[in-house]
Amino acid sequence: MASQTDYSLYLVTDSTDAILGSRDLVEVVEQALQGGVTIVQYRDKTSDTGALISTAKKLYEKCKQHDVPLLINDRVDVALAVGCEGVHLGQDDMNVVEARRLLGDEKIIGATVSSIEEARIAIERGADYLGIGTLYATQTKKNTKEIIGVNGIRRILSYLDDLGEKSKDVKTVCIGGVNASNVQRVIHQLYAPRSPSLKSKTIDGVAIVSAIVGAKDPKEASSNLQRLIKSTPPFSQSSDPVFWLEKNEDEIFALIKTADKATAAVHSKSPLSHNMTNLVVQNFAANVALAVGASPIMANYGEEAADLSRLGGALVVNMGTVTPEGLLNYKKAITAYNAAGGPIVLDPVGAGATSVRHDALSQLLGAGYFDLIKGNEREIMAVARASGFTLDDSSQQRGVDSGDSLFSLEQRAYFVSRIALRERNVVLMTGATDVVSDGVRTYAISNGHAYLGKITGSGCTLGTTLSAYLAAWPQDKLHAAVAAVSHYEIAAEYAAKREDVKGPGTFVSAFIDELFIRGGLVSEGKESWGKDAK
Ligand code: 3NM
Ligand code: MG
Repeated sequence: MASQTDYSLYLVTDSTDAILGSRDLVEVVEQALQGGVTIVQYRDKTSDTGALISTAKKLYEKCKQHDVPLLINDRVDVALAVGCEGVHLGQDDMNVVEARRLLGDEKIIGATVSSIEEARIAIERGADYLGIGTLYATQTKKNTKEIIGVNGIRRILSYLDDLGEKSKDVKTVCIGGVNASNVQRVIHQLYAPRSPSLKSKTIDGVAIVSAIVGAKDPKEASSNLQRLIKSTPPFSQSSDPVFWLEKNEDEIFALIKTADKATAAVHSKSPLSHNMTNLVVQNFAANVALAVGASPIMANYGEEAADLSRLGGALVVNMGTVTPEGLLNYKKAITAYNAAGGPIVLDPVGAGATSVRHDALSQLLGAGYFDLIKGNEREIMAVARASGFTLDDSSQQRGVDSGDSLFSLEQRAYFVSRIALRERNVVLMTGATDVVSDGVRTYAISNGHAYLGKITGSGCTLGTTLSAYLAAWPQDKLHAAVAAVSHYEIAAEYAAKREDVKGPGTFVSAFIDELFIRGGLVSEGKESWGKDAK
């Protein structure tokens, strides 16, 4: 029974005013069943036993009509009274062994887990499936123990992988903050294999409360979620990475033409570049944003992000001077932009340099989806480690400046494309040669000038430039990134060549000028990024 159950769209009910309101729960569940939920858990923390049993019986009738299993949260006695398919047990509820004794082998018993240790115990005790959470912060359940994000869920899934046979039949769903705006990302980020040779365990479903029970039209909400779960999202890639480091002339030509168009789009749209950035580069980043044709706002207060996320721009999260308060603000903004569908650039400045930054990076990676992650070699390697890759390089990062490369170009391309494939996003590793990939297409770009390494904030303001391009050229994030890097680095070359540039100081002002001038010429069609591209 349990192993054939379809967990893909798992409805958890709620009877509170905040979510159900004055509607009838049985009606709402009937609509959700019509919309296509595949399993229902009746979760009611307040009603008396008599009322619980009476509602559960009505729900069971509805579920049977749709051939969908019904589970009861916490209350084994209610499940027995109704005769439904099973129970779901939280960490504070009856333990799985005792419930199994009462319910027998045929019933489904699920357990909530939020750590490897809890997963180990639940499996040992014979749980049929695990409800893994809390994925994202949610208004529905405020006493959740820990927000573990996609990475926390991956860690538990890979633990199940390591168990092999013992966990073969154990199914998994994730819970917490799943809705129509993130369901495809969640599934596909969790689906990405850990390595090309490993067939990893993936989640079998998403468990949802408010996005269905609290929806105006639960039937429409469920069928929309069902459609999203079944369809392939635009960012999904099935093939293995192909290295396009050496391309033929036609490909390069097409890429440059697209980059030129993206620059024109930045100029015509003048998108908002919302920077939550460090103390050192606020002013420089705002000037760079203006020079490339964007509209900067430097707003570090998370509460503002919901409004700003609706203006068609992009967010930069730069953790260069991270603080506990800053981290909370970043998380609020990430949630807001993810919900609005606006692109986010993550710049994990100095990640790996200290344990505080390492922890901050893990928390941010767990907090939501980043359309683009950029950093130098050490920072990207820290991202790789934080998202669960085991790398041979265990060297501690010394500072926020990038030292000499530890890896060959091929190795860098491998890491970048692997992270991008797994995160379903674009990853840019900067260096003398930049490597950028969306997991399938990988490009190397060798523009720029040594002066960029002699001024502060050149990496951070590239993040700002990237945000403008992602906002203005949403049709292809990788092309947007290539265009942004071209604009930024070719402008640096022009600036360094100026006669009046004597060193880093004069370079800064010439660079801002050239960002402005070259971007203007390209967007008017008078120049192309190809002209000077090496
Ligand atoms: N359990 P929504 S989170 C019931 O983490 C429940 O174990 C959780 O609600 C856990 O889909 C949660 O509205 C509520 O975010 C999920
Ligand atoms: Mg419980």
